Amino acid sequence: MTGDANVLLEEISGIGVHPAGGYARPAFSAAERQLREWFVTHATRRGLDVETDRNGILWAWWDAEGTTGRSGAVATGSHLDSVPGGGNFDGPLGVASALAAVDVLRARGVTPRRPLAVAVFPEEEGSRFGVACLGSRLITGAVAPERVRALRDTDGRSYAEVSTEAGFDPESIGPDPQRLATLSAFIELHVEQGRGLADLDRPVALGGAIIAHGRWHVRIEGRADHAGATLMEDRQDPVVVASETVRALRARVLESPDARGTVGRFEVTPGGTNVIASSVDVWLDVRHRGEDIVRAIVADVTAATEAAAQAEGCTVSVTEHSFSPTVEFDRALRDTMAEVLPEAPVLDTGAGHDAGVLATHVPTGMLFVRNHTGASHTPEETAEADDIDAGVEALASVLEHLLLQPDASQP
Ligand code: HGY
Ligand code: MN
Ligand code: MN
Repeated sequence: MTGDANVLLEEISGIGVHPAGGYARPAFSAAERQLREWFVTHATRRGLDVETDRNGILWAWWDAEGTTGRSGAVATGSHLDSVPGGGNFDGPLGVASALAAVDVLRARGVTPRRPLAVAVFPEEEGSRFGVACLGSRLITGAVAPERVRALRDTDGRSYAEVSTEAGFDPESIGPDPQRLATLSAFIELHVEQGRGLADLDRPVALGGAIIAHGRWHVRIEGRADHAGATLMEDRQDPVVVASETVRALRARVLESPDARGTVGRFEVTPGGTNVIASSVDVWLDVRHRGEDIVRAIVADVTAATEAAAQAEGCTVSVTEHSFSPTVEFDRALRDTMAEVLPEAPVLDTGAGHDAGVLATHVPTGMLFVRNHTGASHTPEETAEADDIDAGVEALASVLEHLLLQPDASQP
């Protein structure tokens, strides 16, 4: 059967629609569960052997005839969860394209000499528990299982509770070096989150590098009081301090060319119009090719916040939630991909991906598909049908090349 990636994406376009537009597909939600079921259905229909590993990662295996065991496997895939209000392509495009690439390989009559796995990584966005690429960080040991079990969502529910309710065993999460050792390469196809391809007028690019990025939680404690009865000189207003955090971040980031700094989440407690807040929670997302620059920006913003807090009689705590250094994709694999796709330019990305986390253990590469708006993490995210088809063909060609490479562990 040929599962045109466009058709596959259309099938899920009604799942997890966000009331404000776009999608809301957080990890372990009903929407994400439906998407996982969609994936299992389509993988099974293709005769792929589907398993869920201890970290909730789905693996759909094509154990082609002539291959025994799963060593030397080539893997491809992405994620199905979304940010709140995200587009339909960030994540699902890579999964749908991987399934469609299996159809293309079969239509081409390819007989792999290595197993192929299509993988789906949970909680890539970190939208529910705050840590990005949670599944790939768990399997690579980049995050401690006990920390993950204690992570809480905005309802205060822990990963342990939520994952148990979803039928998983939080006590079994953790590094899986054996499974990673079976992989000879991981290729992730993703919608481009930027206008590089649109400006170059090309449908597909190879990934060059992922710039360093981290997330920090800034907690500012003040003193709740009455908005009308409290004189200005008697206030300890954490919102005033948090506003300085936002201002300082923008000002400091603009001092470092090509740095990116965002406050996308700003929570005032208790949140009454006529109430001076007791506390404010602000989350920073800071990115730059230079890890030291990211850390210098965060240090300067922390210092500005602390100074404002002292002046206002408030207290501040800043906690690092996740950090990923700049990742240059495996050069030998990228050169191989460039031989297969000589027309494809090489683009760096400011967006994080599971491929960037897996890169510590497995040679990884990425393919980006043109997004004419360049926008992402918004319903404005786009990918044209022809470009999606071009992405599938490109992915299939890269996989074909890798799957036909002899592997000592295979007969
Ligand atoms: O936030 C990111 O860079 C990615 O979309 N998770
Ligand atoms: Mn994303
Ligand atoms: Mn993504």
